[in-house]
Amino acid sequence: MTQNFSIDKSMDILVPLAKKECIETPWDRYEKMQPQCGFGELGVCCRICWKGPCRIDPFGKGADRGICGATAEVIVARNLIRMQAAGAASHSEHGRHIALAMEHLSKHGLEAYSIKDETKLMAVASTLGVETEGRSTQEIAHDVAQTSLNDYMNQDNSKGCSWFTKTLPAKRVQKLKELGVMPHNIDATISNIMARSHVGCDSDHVNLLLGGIRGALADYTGMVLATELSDIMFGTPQPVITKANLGVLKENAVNIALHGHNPLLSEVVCDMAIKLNEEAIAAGATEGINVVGVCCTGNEVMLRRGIPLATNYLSQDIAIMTGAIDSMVVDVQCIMPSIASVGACFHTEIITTMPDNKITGTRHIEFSEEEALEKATEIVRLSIEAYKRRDPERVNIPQVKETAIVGFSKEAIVSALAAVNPEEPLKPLIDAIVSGDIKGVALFAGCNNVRVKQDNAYMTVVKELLAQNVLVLATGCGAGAFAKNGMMTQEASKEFCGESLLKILTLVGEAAGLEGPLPPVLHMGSCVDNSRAALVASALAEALDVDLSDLPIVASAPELMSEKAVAIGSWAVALGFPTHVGVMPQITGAPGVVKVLTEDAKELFGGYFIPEEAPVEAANKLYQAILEKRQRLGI
Ligand code: SF4
Ligand code: WCC
Ligand code: FE2
Repeated sequence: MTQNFSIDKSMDILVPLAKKECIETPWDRYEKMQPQCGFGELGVCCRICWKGPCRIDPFGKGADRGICGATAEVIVARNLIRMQAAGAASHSEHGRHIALAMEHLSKHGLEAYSIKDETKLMAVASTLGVETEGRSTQEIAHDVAQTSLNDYMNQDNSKGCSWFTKTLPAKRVQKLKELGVMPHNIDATISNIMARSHVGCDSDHVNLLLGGIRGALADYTGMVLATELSDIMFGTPQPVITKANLGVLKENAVNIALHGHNPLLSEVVCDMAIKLNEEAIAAGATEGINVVGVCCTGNEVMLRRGIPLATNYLSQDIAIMTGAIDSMVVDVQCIMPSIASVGACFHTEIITTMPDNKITGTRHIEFSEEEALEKATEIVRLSIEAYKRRDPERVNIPQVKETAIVGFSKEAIVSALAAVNPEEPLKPLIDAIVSGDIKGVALFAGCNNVRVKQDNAYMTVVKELLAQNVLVLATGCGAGAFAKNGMMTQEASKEFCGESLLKILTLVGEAAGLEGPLPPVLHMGSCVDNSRAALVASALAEALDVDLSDLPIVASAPELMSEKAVAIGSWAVALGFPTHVGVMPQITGAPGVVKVLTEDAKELFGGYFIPEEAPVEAANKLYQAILEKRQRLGI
């Protein structure tokens, strides 16, 4: 039965159990939602003002305009760019939170935090043009934080955001500036989208879509600063071997599941879990405290600490069905409110921590950087208390887990390559791409979506591309899918990679001391860490003196659902990457919008959207896009 829903083997055990216990799963709720609204699916429903809702008849028999006169093109474009704005807002709030913490740390100190990676601080300072000569770590960190915060404050729109202009190749920045889509201020760009899409404003779909692209590039700006500042404060990921899937839960431990996004919370909880381990043992948990991750917080702590990943987006509430999660601690983004009701059926403490992200029916412990240690202590102690209430009869941990070699930051990739060529680390990769040993690079990102069998599209598309010798990077819940399903092992490289790709992965893996190939899918981190892939691409473009859009790089979001994923896909297009979406975007009721995003974008940016629901067909299209880029480059 579950086979229809998910390829994750632990779901085969837990979904029937949920049925038996009459606990709803996302798939039950999806079924109740059928049939979903056809107008909404096409994107032609407008609720922007209270004269509406208005909807356009896709068959051309009824209304062809809203009450104000808005066409399907305008309605669809407005809906889409508001999604891009929400995505950009989410990532850049995350970035602002970290930049403010770093500023605070550098000014007054913060007991729970420190500058963990000074080398990265120096590198970032030099990228941003912050003076380092003869200055203290604190002073440099302060200016790096200030420069980042200035990307939310600058009012001169001829001057692009620093993180945007200084991390992307000059050629691309110039092009985006000429097209009028360079963000000068993250907040202002988001605000501009909301304003221009108000009733009776911008009513030209092309102009609206360009505004949305600027928002997506503000999304990039917010996420690159979130990632880079996190590395400075919490360490830059390096390869680490860990496990993934629900089998990482331990029957004899206090299991704390960290879920959400921001390492400011999860890092401190991890620290306190180590400190309070004895208390858990004293409470009868012979194996102490076992911290596991869910979604992107899972990716963050997995890459930096080797903490195992329990699951990705779609199975977050079902994970509680194991009866072994004592607390699920959440902060922001992609947290299903359903965890409250599933948690209520078990002893599980669901703990929200952020003032603007509460869930009715759960416990709220407000977290702050100033009181981080106290709050994390309270959270860990509550988890131990919950463990004491756990009903051993209801514990059902699927014995499903896979080894996962993760932690491929840009720095980690460059240092692995440096083991092959210390003088010019990128050269082995460039040579392999030029010779065709590596045909191109594909970045997999995005979520899970009930409209697609969980994890299946990721696995199908990736296997096709690996067989064609495409180098694969992954982030977010897509990376979670690959980790859970065994695509981050050395054996998987041998099983799925084409001959020449395997040769390169083995060469680099062995030089880096792995005694075998790198895994076939390189886990770069959470959703904000998509910026890491952009930085690798930028380094390649600069080394070759070409624009980003010249490189044989593609992106794929086979199971996306969130506004953040829409924003990420849109900046990937704006940077020049053909980008696959495996779920039909809610834009098809506007042929003009579809044309801009799937065809005209190619002329403007070099990147364009490839909507394709069939995974094998999608892989073919991505591969063809790679070949086309190669041909243009003359390689
Ligand atoms: Fe209808 Fe126009 Fe109002 Fe949208 S903005 S609900 S199309 S009247
Ligand atoms: Ni990013 Fe998608 Fe996961 Fe949420 S955590 S579900 S946006 S991929
Ligand atoms: Fe995420």
